[in-house]
Amino acid sequence: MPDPTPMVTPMNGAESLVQTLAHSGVDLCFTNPGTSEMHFVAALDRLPGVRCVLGLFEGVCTGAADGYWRMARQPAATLLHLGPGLGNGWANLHNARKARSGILNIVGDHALEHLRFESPLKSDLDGVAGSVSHWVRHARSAAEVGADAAAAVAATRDGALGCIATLALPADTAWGAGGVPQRAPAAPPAAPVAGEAVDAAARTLRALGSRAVLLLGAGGSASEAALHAAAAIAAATGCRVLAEFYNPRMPGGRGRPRIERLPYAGDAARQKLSGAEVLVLAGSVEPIGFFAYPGKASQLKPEGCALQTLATPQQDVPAALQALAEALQAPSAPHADPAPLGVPSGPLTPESIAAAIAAALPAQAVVVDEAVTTGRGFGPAMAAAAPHDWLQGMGGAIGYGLPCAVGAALGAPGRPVLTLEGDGSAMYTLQALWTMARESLPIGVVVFANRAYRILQGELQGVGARMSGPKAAAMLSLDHPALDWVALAKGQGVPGCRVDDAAALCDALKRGYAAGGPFLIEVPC
Ligand SMILES: Cc1ncc(C[n+]2csc(CCOP(=O)(O)OP(=O)(O)O)c2C)c(N)n1
Repeated sequence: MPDPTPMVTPMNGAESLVQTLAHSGVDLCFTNPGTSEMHFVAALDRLPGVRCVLGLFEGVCTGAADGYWRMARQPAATLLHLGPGLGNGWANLHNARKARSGILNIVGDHALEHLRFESPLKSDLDGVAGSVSHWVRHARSAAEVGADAAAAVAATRDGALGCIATLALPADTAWGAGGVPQRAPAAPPAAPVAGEAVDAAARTLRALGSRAVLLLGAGGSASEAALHAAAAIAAATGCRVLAEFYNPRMPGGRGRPRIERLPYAGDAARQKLSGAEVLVLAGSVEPIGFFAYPGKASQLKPEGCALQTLATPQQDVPAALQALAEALQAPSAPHADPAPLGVPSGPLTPESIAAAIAAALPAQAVVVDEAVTTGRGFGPAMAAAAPHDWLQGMGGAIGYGLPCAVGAALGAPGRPVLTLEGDGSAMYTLQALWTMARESLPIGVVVFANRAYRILQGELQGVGARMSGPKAAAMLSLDHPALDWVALAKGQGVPGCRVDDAAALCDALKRGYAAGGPFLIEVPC
């Protein structure tokens, strides 16, 4: 990697941190700073090599770092303000951890001398950091900050997976003299899968055919080549191929094999897996229901169904699938795309909305899915759309979508991004719209304004709670007052419109993509 700048000395700890990031390939920082981070802010300003993007809530910064990793496969840094700032970013760090995204949090802290006292912003920073990070360290002196930062960058990877690394930066280690920039070692390649695991999987799939399920996860559902290999394996052995119900990134659209995902609903997932005697895990883990329901099992696989690991998520899953296809002498599977899409018309229904979104989608778009109930049936229409990548929320904490879109746009420059949002979910981190406008990011936001937490209306029944009356109904409805999404977008610098039928949705999407910046469309449904 060419050096962004020559190393310059003498420098303070904050400057050595910036140079270490820049020299280690971490060239983007999602920031929401405070007083304790001012020397780091000054160093970011003084030294080249790290682009700074401001988020107006820490959940925007952490969610954006997740989206960035998913597209760029490089960690971004976040700059957060002590325990409260990190805590505000926690939910999207949790989502990123489940997505196995690599993120480097730099969390300002009080100077070591000041930490002895009970000041207002003092908190259990370790408690917050430790509960969501794979790696936590406190810088202890300006001279060590560079080495700490290099170790933190290295800690953002575990084989093929990303990890959450959190470096607490006491203010005096930032302003102190004697900083020494370092460079993180290059990331080691993901571990290959042993030949025995490939041979064993080949024997199982050959013997069991449709009584085996090849379950894709992590890298298994993330690369087009892996999906083609999986389809070829299915064609050669008769096994079923499924992907986990949530995937950090999955190629879809024309020219790509359509791999079905396990359904979200437990009963439907159990039904889908019925008859399976073995699940062959390709980067996936045992499927477990999202929630517990009275009288229902947590495990989704049929009783007695075995688990056999082809590749763990840390390993090189695409290579393992390729090796398995070769071991089975599986020729590439015949592929037929669905019929091309016409321009949809008529009222807004889940089907016509899906058709409009699919018909308007530009090639190589990145779609961020936080559509919750409205998006459940989008799969078949999207198979006929232009080739794209599909990103899903991984940790079940809503509010990931808009920030993730910011990071995805920065991690995949030149590619348009479309975010599909439930109105309830979008409200958690709507400040991301402001960052989209400030950075002129090519992001389309479609908000499904059903004015309800609709999924929870179903869950109320699903868990066996009795639907009692107006208090419960009011906790699940967003209609009083009604949210005006066009105004919320406009107030943050994002142009928006409301559409009333499928043709208008398709048209508004096409116009938005052509304009090249952020736009929002409110879809009543
Ligand atoms: C951080 C967090 N808080 C609360 C929830 C519970 N929850 C799950 S879905 C949901 C509502 C989603 O509403 P919306 O985005 O409008 O989608 P809809 O169900 O209406 O399709 C809520 C509150 C959650 N998953 N995560």
